[in-house]
Amino acid sequence: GFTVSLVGYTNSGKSTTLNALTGADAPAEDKLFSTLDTRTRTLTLENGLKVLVSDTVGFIKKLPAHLVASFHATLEETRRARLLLHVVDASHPAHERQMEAVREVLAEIGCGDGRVLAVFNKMDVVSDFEAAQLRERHPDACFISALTGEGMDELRRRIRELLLEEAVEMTVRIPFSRGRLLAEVLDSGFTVGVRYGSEHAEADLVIPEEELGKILKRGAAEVESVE
Ligand SMILES: Nc1nc2c(ncn2[C@@H]2O[C@H](COP(=O)(O)OP(=O)(O)OP(=O)(O)O)[C@@H](O)[C@H]2O)c(=O)[nH]1
Ligand SMILES: [Mg+2]
Repeated sequence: GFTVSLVGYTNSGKSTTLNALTGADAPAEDKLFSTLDTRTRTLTLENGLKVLVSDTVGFIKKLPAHLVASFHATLEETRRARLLLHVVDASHPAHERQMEAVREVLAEIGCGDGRVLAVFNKMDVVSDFEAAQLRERHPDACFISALTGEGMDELRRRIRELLLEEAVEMTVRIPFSRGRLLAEVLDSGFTVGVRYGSEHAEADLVIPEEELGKILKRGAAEVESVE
């Protein structure tokens, strides 16, 4: 499915945001995602779009040298993520500098040019005046309080919007003779609906184009939309 990774300076509220985002959802240990650790959870967005959201360790300005390797290892998921949520402690006086430090680390590990959504957290302890300034300076960002839940619906809406920008909607037909392909497609997290005929299933997908390409190559057929 779609993958989203939470990144940000240490103590910015990444883990709290993960909980607030996915609180009502099943943890990732359900059968489909048994290989994933507890830092990854599923988030179901509007119309059944499923997203895997993973937490990361906090970024700091000067990482001790002996931690660099293990730190980078935990960021493998981050490198693969379709979208990064850059969580910022809006109440921290040095948050602009912290954002810069995080951007530097992202560039270092090769995530410099992916999609990043800035998420200003802890808005519950930011004054109205500062909030207005932040919104003006960062018009494309999201503003939340993971603690109170403020802004979480808007954040979910933005995540969906950004993921859908690089996805296509398509119905494919898969014959039952391709049982393995069918099972994989149904488990992929890209399937939002399915209907069964006598010899095939039709799956409604919301899927990145290159992933759709793989499925079509393996024997799924595009279904003509009947207008
Ligand atoms: N006031 C306020 N506090 C928050 C909010 N979100 C998180 N916190 C607090 O900030 C502290 C850090 O939160 P975490 O979610 O652990 O932050 P983190 O980014 O995961 O931290 P690391 O994993 O150590 O990098 C905790 O004491 C949280 O309760 C918020 O929206 N408002
Ligand atoms: Mg954390």
